[in-house]
Amino acid sequence: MAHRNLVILTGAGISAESGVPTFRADDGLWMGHRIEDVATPEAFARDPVLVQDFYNQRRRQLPTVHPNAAHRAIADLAARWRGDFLLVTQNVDDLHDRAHAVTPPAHGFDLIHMHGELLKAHCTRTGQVCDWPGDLAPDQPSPHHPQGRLRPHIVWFGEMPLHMDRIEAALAACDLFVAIGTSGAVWPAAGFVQLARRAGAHTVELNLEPSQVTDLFDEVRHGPATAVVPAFFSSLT
Ligand code: BJW
Repeated sequence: MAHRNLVILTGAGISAESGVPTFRADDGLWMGHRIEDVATPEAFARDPVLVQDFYNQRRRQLPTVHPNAAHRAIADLAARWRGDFLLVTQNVDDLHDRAHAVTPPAHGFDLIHMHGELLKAHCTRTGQVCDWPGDLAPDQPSPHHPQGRLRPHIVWFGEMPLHMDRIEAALAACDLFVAIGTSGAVWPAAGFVQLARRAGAHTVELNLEPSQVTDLFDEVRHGPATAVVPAFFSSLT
């Protein structure tokens, strides 16, 4: 199989074996809350203490977790890939970033965090983004605007995911699309497989169990990411 233009989509399942909980498992991230009920701008306006505290806890957890064999397998592939390679992650952790820092990617690689990044914040007035490795107060003043506040740089329900133009352009030009560790419950990411199919790409799902859109893939391999991802990518050049 010779492929040139690759798009990989990852979700919470790729970080599960690093110790980052997924969203829709029984022991999912919001512990008693449905993510759809709390990860919204309205929830932040209603209860900024709860929402900032949730993201503060997750930000504090980041130094205690590390990239696993699946993150490393993608980084190794990116280092030897000879075509365009876009890695789109829905995850807000920095585990892909750290894996790629160890094994620098070849020319033609890009990484997009389409749902934002835990280690960044943005101004509620100007939208300007800044690095933010520590806690955010419920009414954290913004350095960018006198009336602005800083909020987590996270895409909540009802907000537009980031860099959609670049993602859609890459999907329209890809000949291999691989989705890893994502339930297919959240849009527009769940629709990427259809965009890739429209481009004529071979589509592959690597997941612990069938996703909600599993029937749309040409090839599915089920199992833990640390096993199925290195095994699948070892066969690609
Ligand atoms: C393993 C594993 C292991 C476990 N190995 N695998 C009605 C119909 C259609 C759409 C809508 C609708 N009503 C509203 C919408 C739109 C809405 C939406 O999708 N809602 C659904 C609830 C229906 N979407 C939005 O609002 C988005 N914006 C939008 O649509 O803008 C308009 C637009 C229009 C046109 C073009 C483009 C845009 C924004 C979505 C924002 C999502 N935000 C969150 C929170 C992020 C911050 C945070 O981290 O707190 O993002 S929600 C949450 O879900 C998070 C994730 O990135 C996202 C996806 O979850 P993911 O990664 O798939 O995790 P899980 O837990 O669901 O699944 C894990 C999988 O891993 C499972 O399958 C396991 O089996 C597997 N697994 N262990 C391998 N070891």
